[in-house]
Amino acid sequence: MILLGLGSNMGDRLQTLKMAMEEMEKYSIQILRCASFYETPAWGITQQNTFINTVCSIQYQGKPVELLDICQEIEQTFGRKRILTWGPRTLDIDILEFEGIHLQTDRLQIPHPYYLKRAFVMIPLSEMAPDYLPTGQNQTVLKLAEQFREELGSIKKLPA
Ligand code: PH2
Ligand code: MG
Ligand code: MG
Repeated sequence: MILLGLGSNMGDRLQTLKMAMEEMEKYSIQILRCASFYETPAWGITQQNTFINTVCSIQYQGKPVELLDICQEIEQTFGRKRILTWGPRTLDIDILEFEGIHLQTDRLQIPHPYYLKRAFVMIPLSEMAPDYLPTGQNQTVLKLAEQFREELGSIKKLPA
């Protein structure tokens, strides 16, 4: 399974995410499944607009770095400026998992080093793939997401 996490907290957040998904298809990325969209409080730098987040599983035949190049190109297309780590962004596309591989380079770490600790990823993921075993884990996403029970109150699933 290849998993992407998507987020936006600037501009028309929902529209940006939907257009980014359409854009992916132009780069021979096939979207297999997506979670609902969720409105989530900003994590890290908390004094910024709320995010809209989702996760998708995709099919992609190339290498992980090639997928990263595509994700960054799509971020650029939607006006992403890299100013602040964890700061406001029109579009963020993160590779969370890539077919069970482990990769540690300056540009790319797979699995994404923090995703299991982020409610804004794990809550959408527990909707889309509750039975998935994250790489190197012996518990399902559903089980791992139990730790975010308290965050559930502040995370709002948007109507489909
Ligand atoms: N992304 C960040 C920092 N903080 N907070 C939420 N709720 N959602 C995000 O996608 C997010 C964040 C850095 O990529
Ligand atoms: Mg990113
Ligand atoms: Mg991110």
